[in-house]
Amino acid sequence: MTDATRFPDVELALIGGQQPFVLDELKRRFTIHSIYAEPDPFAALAKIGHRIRGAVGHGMAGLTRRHLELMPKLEICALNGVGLETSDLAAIRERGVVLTTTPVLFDDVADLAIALALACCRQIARADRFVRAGRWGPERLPLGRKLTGMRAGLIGLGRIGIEVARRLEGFKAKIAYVDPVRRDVPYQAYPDALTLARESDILFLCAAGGPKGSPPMIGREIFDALGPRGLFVNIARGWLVDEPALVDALAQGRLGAAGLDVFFGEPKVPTKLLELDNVVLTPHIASSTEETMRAMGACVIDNLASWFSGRGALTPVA
Ligand code: 8YV
Repeated sequence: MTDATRFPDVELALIGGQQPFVLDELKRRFTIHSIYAEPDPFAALAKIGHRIRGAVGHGMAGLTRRHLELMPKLEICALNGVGLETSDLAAIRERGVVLTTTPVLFDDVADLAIALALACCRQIARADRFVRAGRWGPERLPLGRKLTGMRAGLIGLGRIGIEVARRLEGFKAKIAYVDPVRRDVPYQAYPDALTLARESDILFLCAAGGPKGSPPMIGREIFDALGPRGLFVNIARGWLVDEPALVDALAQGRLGAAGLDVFFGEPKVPTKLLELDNVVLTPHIASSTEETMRAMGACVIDNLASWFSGRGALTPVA
C-alpha cells in the first residue's frame, strides 16, 4: 500500500465481503458499513446510503442500479476482482461513478486453469482418492491422458486467456481461440466456439460474459463437439455454461472430463457432479493465493486512498 492516509469522515459501504486483512485496513482508514452482511442489505443501505461516498465489492458482488439509487453521493466503487458481470456499467456511467478493479490476478487464474487441465488429464483428484481408499494394489487406476501436445481451444483471449495460452505453449499445445477481437498472436482464430470445440481436445472457457440470466454461451452442442474424449475447463463464470447440459454430458460419458472452478449457483454445486469421477471441482479459488489476494487488497485500498486524496483512481474501468 503506497500511503497510510486516513479518512475517518469518509463513509464506505461494503457491498461484498473482503479478506480480513483488507477489512482491517479499510476500518483503520475509513468509516465502514458492512451492509452485505446484514439480513436485508438494501434495507440497511437505505438508512445510511445518503452519507456514503465510496463502495467496496468484488467480482461476484458488484454495483447495481439499486445500490446507486440508494447512494446519491457515491463517487467511487472499488471492486476486489476483475469481473464486471455483476455490476451495472450503464447505470454506473450514467451516474458518473468511478469503478475500479484489481488487474493483478491474471497469472493466478491462468495457473489454476492449467492445474485443472492437468488434474483432469492425469486424474489427480481421483488418484488421490484411490490411494487414500487403500485401493492401490488390489486395483489399477485407469490410464490418464497426455496434456502435452494436445489441441487446446481458448474461448476468450483477453488478459486471462493470453496467460493460459502462454502456459500452454510450454506444454507444446496446438493453440486456437475465439474472441470478438482479432488478436495479434501466432494462434489459429476460429469464427465460433462450436468450430473451435470440434478442432480441440481440451477447451478452456476464459471469456468475460454477460450478467447472470443471459443465455449461456456454452451448451450441449459444444460438449458433443468435444466428445467422449474431450476435456473442458471453466475458470470464467458458471452461468456462461448450460450447467444441466454439462452435468448430463459428464454423467453420460458424452464429454470426457471437466475441471470447474465456477458454478451457476455458487456456493451450491449440482449434487450429481459430486458423484462423478471425471470432474475436478474447486470452490472459485482462481485468484485465491496469499500473494495475489494481498496485491488485490492493496489495489482496492490504494484506489480509495488515491481517490479521496484528490489524486484520482489508479485502475478505473468506468
Ligand atoms: C474473485 C473473480 O475471487 O475477479 C473476479 O472477478 O471472480 C475472483 O477473482 C471474486 O472477485 C470474488 O472475490
